[in-house]
Formats: sequence, C-alpha cells, structure tokens
Amino acid sequence: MSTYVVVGLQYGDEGKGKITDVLSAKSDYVVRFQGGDNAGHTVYVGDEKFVLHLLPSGVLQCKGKCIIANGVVVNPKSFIKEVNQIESKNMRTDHIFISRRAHVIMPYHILLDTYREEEHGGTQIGTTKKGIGPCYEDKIARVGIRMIDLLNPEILRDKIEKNLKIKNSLFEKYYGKPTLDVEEIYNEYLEIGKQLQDRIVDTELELNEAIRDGKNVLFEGAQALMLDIDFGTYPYVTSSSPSTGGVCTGAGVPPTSLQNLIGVAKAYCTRVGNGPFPSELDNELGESIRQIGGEFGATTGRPRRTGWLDLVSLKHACMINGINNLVITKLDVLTGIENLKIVTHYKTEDGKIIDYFTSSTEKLYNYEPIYQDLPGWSEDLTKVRSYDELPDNAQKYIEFIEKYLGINVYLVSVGPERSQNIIRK
Ligand code: 2SA
Ligand code: GDP
Ligand code: MG
Repeated sequence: MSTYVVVGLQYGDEGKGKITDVLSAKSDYVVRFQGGDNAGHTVYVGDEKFVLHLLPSGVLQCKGKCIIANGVVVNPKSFIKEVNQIESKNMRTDHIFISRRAHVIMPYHILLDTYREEEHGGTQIGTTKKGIGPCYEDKIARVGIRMIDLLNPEILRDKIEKNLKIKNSLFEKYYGKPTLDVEEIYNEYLEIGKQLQDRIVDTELELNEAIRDGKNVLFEGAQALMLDIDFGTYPYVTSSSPSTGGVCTGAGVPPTSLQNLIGVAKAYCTRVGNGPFPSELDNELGESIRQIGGEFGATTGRPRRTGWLDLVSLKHACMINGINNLVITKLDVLTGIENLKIVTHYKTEDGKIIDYFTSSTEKLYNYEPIYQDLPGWSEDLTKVRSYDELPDNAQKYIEFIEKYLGINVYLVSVGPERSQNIIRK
C-alpha cells in the first residue's frame, strides 16, 4: 500500500497543484476528494502554464486514472470545458472519471452564491462565486442532485422541479431577481448527462481495491486547513473539509489506509477572500511579495493578501491533519528581504501569550502576532537543486520551521516549474 495525501496548510494556493503534478508521475490514481472548480491549481511544464480547477492536477502526468470522488461538488460545464482544454493540447482525457455520488453544482447554486455575496453592497465571505457553498448546503439538506441523477430523466426532472420551486421563490421574493425555467435546465442537464455517461462511475470500490492491491494512490486537496469548514476561521471558510480527514469521507477510503500525509505551506502566507489574517503585510513589502510571488487568484484573478509565515496557525493545521511530511514552497520569493519574520506566538487582548490557534474568529482580529526575526539572503534560489547549496540563512529559515513544528521538511520548492525542487535525503 502506497498512499499519499497532499493538503494545504494555510489559506490555499500553497502550490499543491505543482506538488501533486510532481508526485503524480508515479501514481496509479490521482484523486480529488473535496471542493470543486473554486480551486485553481497551477502547473508549469517548461514555459507552458496549466491551471486546473476541477480536474486533478495529476491529469498531466498520471499514467493511471484521475478520479473526481464523491466528496467533490461538480460543475459539469466546467468539467467539459477543462477536458476540452486538455484535449486541445493533444493530451489524453480518457482516464478521467467522476463518482456517481458526487453532487452537481446547478445554475441556481451559482446565482445564490453570487446574490449572497453581493448583498448589502459588498463581499461577505469573499467566495469564488462558483456555487460551492449552496451546493454543499443542498447535499446536507438531502435535496441535492447527484451525478447519477443526470442519467435518470424522471429523477432529474423531479429534483429540478422541487428545487426550483424553493429557489425561484427566493430569487423573486427575497432578491428581486429573475426566476429560472425548469424545462430549460432539465433539457440542458439531461444532455450533459448523456455526454458524460461513460465517465460517471462508482469510484469508492475501485479505490479501495487499488489500495488493497498496493497501488500508488495520491489524494489531492484543494483550498486548505485554515479554510476548513470546522477548523478554519469560520465563517470565512469554504464549505468542505480540505483536511486529511476529508479524504475518508470524500473518497470512501478508511483512515487506516492513509500513509504519507504531506502538508504544503508557502514560505510566507497569503489569503484571498475576507477573514482575519494576523500576520498580514498591508504595506509596500506586502505588495512587493504579491508581485514577485505572482499572488493573484488562479480562478478569479483577485489579488491575494500577503503576510509573514504564521507558525501558530501552521501548528494547528499540522495537528488536525496529522502531517508527517512537510513541503515548503516559494522560498525563492523571499530572496532579497533583509529581515524576515515568522509568527511564533500571539498576544491576546488581555495580554496573555499563547501558541495555539483560537476558535474565536472575532478575537483573532485583536490578537497581536509575536515574531521571531530571522536574517534573509540575497542569492537567487531558483537554480538550486540540493539542500547544501542553499544559502545558510535559507537553511536556517527551513530548520526553524522544522524545529518549531517537529516535522521534517522533505521538499523545498524554489520555482513554479516541475523541476525546481530540492528534495532532502
Ligand atoms: P468558496 O468559493 O465558497 O470556496 O469561497 C470560500 C472561501 O474559500 C476561499 N477559496 C480559496 N482560497 C484560495 N484559493 C482558492 N482557489 C483560487 C486560487 C481562488 C481565486 O487558486 O487562487 O482564484 O480567487 C480558493 N477557493 C476558495 C475563498 O477565497 C473564500 O475565502
Ligand atoms: P494551489 O492552489 O495550492 O495549487 O496553488 P496555486 O496554483 O493557486 O498558486 C501557487 C502559485 O505559485 C502558482 O502560480 C504556482 O505556479 C506558483 N508556484 C508554486 N511553487 C512555486 C515556487 O516554489 N516558487 C515560485 N516562485 N512559484 C511557485
Ligand atoms: Mg490555488
């Protein structure tokens, strides 16, 4: 058995796509288990840039199968668009499958997400407006439409009718917006079902058999622990569980089958969307990191907020995920910053010094981060391929993180391209 889980430890965009791509060369299966096309996972192959939203980032290298498992919410139109994009580059897509149990993001989910965000004249959560939250809500409320339903005309019509009765009333009466037509949506989604029918399969049985047979299975997380519905900065979170625990419910595999739990963190921190960010650099340095690091949403193009690495939140993320291997990305972006800072503690509003993450999101706004200063380096890291070649201060930076968390950093990423990695022995 050889299972790998790649999850984000911060607020997303740590470079999970790149790491998944690298690891997927040896995978028999690459599996998405939560989230949807809100994700933006960037992979560079040479100078060519691919941004995967719904498809697993393993799609470019994996010789086996790419699975969109039951825990994902699927916008089938996005799926078709992404598949077409991959095919237009003459790459194979016959190895991509979707779980019959996965829920479908319908047009009314996207509208609801958008209307809610735009209510009161501003952004509320700062969602991607892809309909993720409303789709998960319907799943939990047991009124959702699943991929399997797209293959059954009677069930599909009935579910659309029932859903639109309620959603249309909300659109009309509460939001003062136009209503949607049952017939139009039914015909469109029935057609989509026909188009995708060969890809809609049961995935949990095959994945469990693969694990039992010792195949190499890689689970790719989207978003990150600090956006987790339970353990993130609620309500400024996404509506799924981007944790290693989410793999079990999101793909139907038991906890005992998960071996290599790989947490990916940037050498600094970013956040896109609203919510507290104690180490945020809302200044010139923050802007410079944004520009050098290319910190703009891979799905929406929104500028990402930037700040110092926060080890208090990273410790929380490693604990919840049970991380046993760390990957630090974008170390190259910190080149040239003379004095680096890392958050090691917070000072609470009543003066207490703590090193654990709070469940009170509101309080976090008033916590003062306490920093450890570390000296920077000026050398370009993008061509470095062995740990010993890293400048002393870059090594000290990595080792400070390792010591604080008590977890080994086994890969340091020093550029967006596939080959720009330092793998520690
Ligand atoms: P949603 O759309 O309901 O999941 O939004 C809820 C919160 O989750 C955040 N979120 C993300 N944060 C970072 N990266 C994401 N993917 C894209 C990227 C984002 C983009 O790779 O850059 O392009 O803007 C992602 N997806 C969701 C979101 O910002 C909300 O805070
Ligand atoms: P994901 O959502 O975690 O897959 O990350 P994104 O793709 O949204 O954002 C990460 C960005 O950083 C992408 O543009 C990557 O190409 C880029 N990237 C990944 N690793 C590195 C690295 O080590 N150095 C630099 N400079 N860029 C990187
Ligand atoms: Mg991203």
